[in-house]
Parts: sequence; C-alpha cells; structure tokens
Amino acid sequence: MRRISPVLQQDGVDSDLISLIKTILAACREISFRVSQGELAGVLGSTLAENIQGETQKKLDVIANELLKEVILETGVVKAISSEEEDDTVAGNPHGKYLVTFDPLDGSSNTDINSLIGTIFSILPAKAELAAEDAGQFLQPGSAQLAAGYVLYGPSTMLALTTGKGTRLYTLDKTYGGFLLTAEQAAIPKYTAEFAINMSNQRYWQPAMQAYIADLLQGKEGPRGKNYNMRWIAAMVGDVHRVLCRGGIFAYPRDSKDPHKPDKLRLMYEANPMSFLVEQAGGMSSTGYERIMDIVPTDIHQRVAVILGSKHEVESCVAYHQR
Ligand code: AFP
Repeated sequence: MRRISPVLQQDGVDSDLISLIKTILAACREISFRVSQGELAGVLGSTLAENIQGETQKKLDVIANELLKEVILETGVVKAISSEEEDDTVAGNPHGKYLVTFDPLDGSSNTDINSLIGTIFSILPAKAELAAEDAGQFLQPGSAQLAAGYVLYGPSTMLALTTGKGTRLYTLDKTYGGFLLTAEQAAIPKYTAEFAINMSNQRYWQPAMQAYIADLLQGKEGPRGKNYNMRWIAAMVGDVHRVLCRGGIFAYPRDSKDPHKPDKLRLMYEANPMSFLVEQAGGMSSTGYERIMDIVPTDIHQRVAVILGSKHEVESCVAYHQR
C-alpha cells in the first residue's frame, strides 16, 4: 500500500503543499490518539467557554484547535489560518503561500458518547496583495481550494483527501504511524435510496424541502417509486464518509427554527471542503439554488444550506427548489 507523499507527487502537487498536508495530518494523528484514549486522557466533557458560533466548546474542540493551529503556523508556508473555534483569523508568515481553514473537531457532541467525530480542513491560495492580518484573504469561493480533506476518528482513523485529481481514501496504520492509500478513487454512485437529514426539524423547513422529503417517505407507492432508508450520525464528517463509500444524499437545509440562524453548517469549515471532496468523487453539492463552491463568502463564519451526495438524487432535490 502506498503512502501519501508518492501519491501526491504523482498527482503533481507542489512540494510545499505536500508538506503542509503532512503537517496537518501529523496533528490529526495526535488528535486520533487522544480521542482513542477517551476518558483515560481526560479529554471528554465540556469547557465553560463558548465559541464564536455560540456553541459550548468541548475539551476536545479546544485541544484539537490548539494542536492544529500550532503546527500549521510553524510550517512557515501559511499566511493565515481561520478556525471554526476562533473568533478571528490568525496571521502566520506574511510571505506564506497558503491559507488554511479548519473545523478541528466536527460532531463534537458525539465525543461523550464515543461516536464518530472528525477534523475537516481546506487549503486556499494566499492573496499576495493582502496583509496576513486581513480576513479578506479568506473570502474566496470553494472553487479556489487547492486541497480539502477530513480525518474521521472512527473504528479506524481514515482520511479523505482531494487536490483536484479525484478523492482518495487513506487509512491510518497505527503500527507504522502514517496514512496508507486504501481506495485509489472514491466513486459516489449516481443513484441512491438512502437519505440523511435531521427529521426533527421537518416543520421548520422551507416548502421545497418539505415536499421533497414527503415524496421520499411515500416510498414505492409515491412519485419516486422506491423505498428509501434513513441515517443520521449528527457529525457531517460521518455522514459524508458514508456518502463517499456507498452513496446517498445528505442535507442540512435552511430552517426557521432560530430566525437568527437560518442555516446551520459553516461554508468555509464544513460545506466547501466537503463539496470539493464530493464533487471530486463524482457527486454533487448545492444549496438547492446554487452550487456551493460558487458562493463568494462575505464573512469567515458564514453559514449555508447544504444538499450533497449522489448526483441524480441531489439533482432531484434541486428540482423541487426550482419549481
Ligand atoms: P458540532 O461539531 O458543533 O457538534 O456540529 C456538528 C454539525 O455541525 C454537523 O457536523 C452535523 O451534521 C450537524 O451539526 C448535526 O446537527 P444536529 O444537531 O441538528 O443533529
């Protein structure tokens, strides 16, 4: 089985970008170890703090954020970072070539129940004309991403990574300490009969999503003519991993539950990197009205509606929005 560097070299990835990716993965290996130690390492439970998103931070959120921040800034090739857990961007080397955004621990409410969690990251080109301190650096559409990936801390620790030449899956070999290529190319089936959505929000969705899910629930007897199954992991990283492995549609649509927060998922830390991975695996990603990776952000902590997965199913869902 092949290690990461030769695979990325073969894909023609810049050597600085390769070492940046490997540095991020070194931090993820450390997070993986601490996660696997659980209560023994005293990493479970909450802190007393809230992050910029108004969510209570878990101890692991803070640990993972500090680990990633430190190693990424030490590389010297990064001009600035933006983390879901930080109010503001953090400046690095003024001459750095790259920007990194990350969600250090996605699905953190799963930590205390020993369920799936992960780290999501995205790498963008730095803008030479803007200072490292300028958050405007990050206001680039997802289509500008140079690389994106997640590390899933599950029964095995897995990495999904794209640099724009397909999406590859790697598994952490804990005996040798590195990630080995275990799926050359993730390929999301075009058709599916599985959906993932938080059904408890149903009454708050917009009419298009209400109608779409209502039709899926009618199964064989309804307009879609087949029975659908449902899954919900409450960690996007786990739901997207399932979609990459066997297809499906994942949605976190706009809702009216909290008028101050119509969308839940974060564009730069969750939606863009996952959309890049999904598109590179032959899937599709949309808000229902536009391609997610075409959105030009106006704020680093912007949220967005997300519908992604098997191409034909996402197209069907988008059609309900366009009616
Ligand atoms: P946290 O990382 O704050 O736990 O949020 C996870 C998440 O943003 C995303 O990964 C899940 O798909 C979604 O929230 C789960 O939301 P529900 O609370 O509605 O299940």
